[in-house]
Amino acid sequence: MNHQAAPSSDAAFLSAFHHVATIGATDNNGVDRQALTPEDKQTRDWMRAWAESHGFEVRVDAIGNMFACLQLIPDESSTSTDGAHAEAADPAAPVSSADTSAAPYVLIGSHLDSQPLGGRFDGAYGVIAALFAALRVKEELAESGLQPTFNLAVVNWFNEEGGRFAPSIMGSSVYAGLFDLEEMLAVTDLEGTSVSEALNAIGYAGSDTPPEAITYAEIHIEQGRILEREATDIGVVEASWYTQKLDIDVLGEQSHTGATAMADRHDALVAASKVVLAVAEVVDDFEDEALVSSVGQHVVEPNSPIVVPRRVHMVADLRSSDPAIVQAARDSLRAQIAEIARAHDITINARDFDIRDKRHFPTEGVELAEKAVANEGLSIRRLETMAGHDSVAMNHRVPAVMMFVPSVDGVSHCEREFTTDEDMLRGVRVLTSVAGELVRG
Ligand code: HGY
Ligand code: MN
Ligand code: MN
Ligand code: MN
Repeated sequence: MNHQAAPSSDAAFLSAFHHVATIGATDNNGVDRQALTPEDKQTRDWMRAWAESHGFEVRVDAIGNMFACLQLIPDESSTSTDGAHAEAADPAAPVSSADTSAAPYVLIGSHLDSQPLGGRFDGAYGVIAALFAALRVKEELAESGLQPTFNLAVVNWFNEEGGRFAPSIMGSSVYAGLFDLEEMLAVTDLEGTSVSEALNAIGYAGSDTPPEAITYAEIHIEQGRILEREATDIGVVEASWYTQKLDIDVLGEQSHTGATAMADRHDALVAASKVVLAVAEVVDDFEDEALVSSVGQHVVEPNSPIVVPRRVHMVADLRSSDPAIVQAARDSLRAQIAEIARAHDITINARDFDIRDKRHFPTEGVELAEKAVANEGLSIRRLETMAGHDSVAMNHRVPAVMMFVPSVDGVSHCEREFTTDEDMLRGVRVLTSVAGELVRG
């Protein structure tokens, strides 16, 4: 008897997910698969092999996004998009160089890259769920004989996390026309390696034309504790928060920690420490949890025990559901930073970057998710996403649907991140239902 699980079965999904979780695994149940590292290459190689063995055509575009394409509609009977299904794309987002030879594609997916010492579920769950949902949609079409209106592709977006190459949500933002391709290829990591060099180093500097998207759907872990607290199976995103980063360079003067008189020191790290506290404490100027802020990246130069630091480079992350709150906090921080620089007689440069507007998701997509969840006999609630996702970029380009499954303890971007197999499988079923609806148009 063939004990091999059916290709698109729950058992096959769990086997695939838990295999990928071993790639770049850390000692404490996490993963470390930053963009374009050897570990990222290994997951990309896995996705290519799995997809090709299941009948997908794999394409890699110029920024390293990977697309596993199912051409459900033979070219001659392609449907020209009269735009009936796609809301007008965001005029601000120029057309991506997508392939318009075939019928447009419903894109479903997420990202395989992780944060350093990150979790096994963030992103990877959404890509593997999408691979299996695509297989199930193909099987359902074959069984039902229903004609699809659009093709279907699964995407692994390049560098959603932005831990190595900033800004985050990079590959999907290039695809959506929000970021310039050449500019992003030139971005370097802290060692000075560029995206372009790193893509070539792992053999994923693509030149394929990406499929043209008509809609986008993504499933992801919530990374917060709302669904768990309310014992709800699925979340559907109504809006993404307003977010921005502050790139801060604190420039003091390098000197000897022993021989230099205190009065003569221009210690970048002392001033930087006051900036870190200001970023943490600015939230107190607003209602509880209305603003979230932290400094995540903090690099001291030259970082030697008996040298007064000459420079600290840091990045602050500010987020709120209300754009005015982030802007007020940013202005307050700029004033405090100027005061700290004056008091310490040093220079501090602060640059706004990676600003993402608050954006609502189309109601049709929210209602489509609610219908799919009801059909599965599951519970659902609407919510806003504080975390950034590739759907936030794609929502500028095509109508996007973003859904969540519960996170245990609401933790993420850490090795303790966890979602149960049952919750993951529910998400695959819902994504399959949503993708099937979108493909039928
Ligand atoms: O920005 C974010 O929240 C995502 O994790 N990259
Ligand atoms: Mn993610
Ligand atoms: Mn993340
Ligand atoms: Mn900088």
